[in-house]
Amino acid sequence: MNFKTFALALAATAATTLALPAAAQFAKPEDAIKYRQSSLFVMGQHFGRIGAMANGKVPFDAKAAQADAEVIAALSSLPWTGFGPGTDKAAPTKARPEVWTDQAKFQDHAQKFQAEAPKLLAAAQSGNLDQLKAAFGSAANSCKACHDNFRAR
Ligand code: ASC
Repeated sequence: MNFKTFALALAATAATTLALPAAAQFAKPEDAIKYRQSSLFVMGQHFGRIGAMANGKVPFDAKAAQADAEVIAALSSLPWTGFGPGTDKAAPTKARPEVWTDQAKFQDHAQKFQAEAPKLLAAAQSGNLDQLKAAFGSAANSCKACHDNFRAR
């Protein structure tokens, strides 16, 4: 293969890769389901730890809260690629069919949560418990709104 052929092949590969639907990032639908459940589970763990502080169940530890919020901010964009086409029932899932039949609304909920995550991080970085409580409440509402609409009970 000469350089020009190689460059063309490389460009074609890059274009194809970029154009691939999110589901194609996973070897199989089960992987996409595991991926979204794992990232949501990890966020849930750290969100719960912040919640325990926000609700006075454990003493406020500003450094711990910041570390928790960093994890959430880093992971907040991840789960959504795991909800691609064909990932509605390849493994046990609480995701309701509406995730796929009402994509616009689902993506809107996902966006709202992703907008909350950096605000939660900023509040945690402030070291101010009242700010953290407010940001936690707002973020929790975005979790709940999506769960109420798109997660099976
Ligand atoms: C959590 C958690 C959620 C949300 C949600 C908010 O701590 O794991 O899924 O808060 O319960 O209503």
